Amino acid sequence: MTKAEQSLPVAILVPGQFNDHAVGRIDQTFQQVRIERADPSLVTDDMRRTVRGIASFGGIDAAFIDALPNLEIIANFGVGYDSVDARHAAEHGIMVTNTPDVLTEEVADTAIGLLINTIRDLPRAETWLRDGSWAREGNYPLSRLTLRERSIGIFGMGRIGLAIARRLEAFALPIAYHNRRRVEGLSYDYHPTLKGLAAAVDTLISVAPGGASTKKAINAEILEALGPNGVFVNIGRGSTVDETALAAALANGTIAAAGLDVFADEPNVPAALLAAPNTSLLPHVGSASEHTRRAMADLCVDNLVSWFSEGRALTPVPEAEMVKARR
Ligand code: NAP
Ligand code: 8YV
Repeated sequence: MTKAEQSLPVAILVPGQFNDHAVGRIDQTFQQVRIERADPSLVTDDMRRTVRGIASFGGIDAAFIDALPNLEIIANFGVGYDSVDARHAAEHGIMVTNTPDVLTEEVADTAIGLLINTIRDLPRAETWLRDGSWAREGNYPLSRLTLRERSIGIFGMGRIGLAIARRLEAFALPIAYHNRRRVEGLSYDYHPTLKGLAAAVDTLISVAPGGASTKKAINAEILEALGPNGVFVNIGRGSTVDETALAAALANGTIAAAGLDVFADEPNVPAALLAAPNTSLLPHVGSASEHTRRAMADLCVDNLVSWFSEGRALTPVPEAEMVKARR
């Protein structure tokens, strides 16, 4: 805690469940106001009058922003901020911050683990040992798939995409990518379309953000292009996938397997994906270590402290870069 943090007479609203370390720091530094969820109908007159900041896991829409006339900043806990209406906030002079970089390496580690689990079937092999099948029935069946001789395509070659690519270089696998723009100075093959990337590789890793521009971008056509030896891994956002098309592609052999950390309607996972023998599923744990969540919590709260003590945000989202402190 810095000296400036000791005395900030500012009300910060925290909707719903939140990270314990962030809650502790906000409590020490600000006047913390809790609300069950980010619902305008729950905003009291007192909140309307006093709240100047929000710290949140996400889910801050235009109506909730409009319900808080003295709001200056939304500090999002997470690098992905697709559930915050950042454009609406910026149009109303409200800063939005996220937590980039501090989670990059953790999420890239998780992506590699999920990729190997999906291809080599390791979670089911462990179950085979634990439930006594090894002793009773003999060796676990050989995995149908291998990482050997695969070619990797990354959808979303940003901070995390690059960290995944650097790790996969050590596996001696060729890497290509698709973004809207080519990354200057990067030697991996660039594909101007997602379909072109999917057709060129057999292993597609998505780490693209959510939002309108990526909604259901991974659809039947993309999975068809990936092909019958295809493996799809999603560590980005569930909204980028047409889950009905994915379940069908896994069932009819259009692709071979999928590893998913994120889903369109979390924590609800489609029954067809749960039942599929060729999926490896995780409950959105990309950044979920104590170490990394603490770093994210610190950056989330540091943004609030910096805003209210120095008038600047540390990690504004691109939409909010022109937003100035009201002082
Ligand atoms: P980043 O550095 O902003 O990278 C995002 C990349 O996606 C950029 O290279 C961007 O390039 C590309 N992109 C954005 N919109 C696109 C579109 N419509 N079509 C094609 N490419 C597009 O973000 P990051 O830090 O790597 O994080 C990426 C995402 O990972 C987050 O937004 C979040 O959703 C997800 N995430 C998940 C977890 C987890 O626990 N599973 C944890 C952290 C993050 P262009 O702008 O050139 O298109
Ligand atoms: C977190 C994430 O699980 O940073 C992100 O975009 O998806 C994850 O790191 C999430 O933000 C916590 O709510």
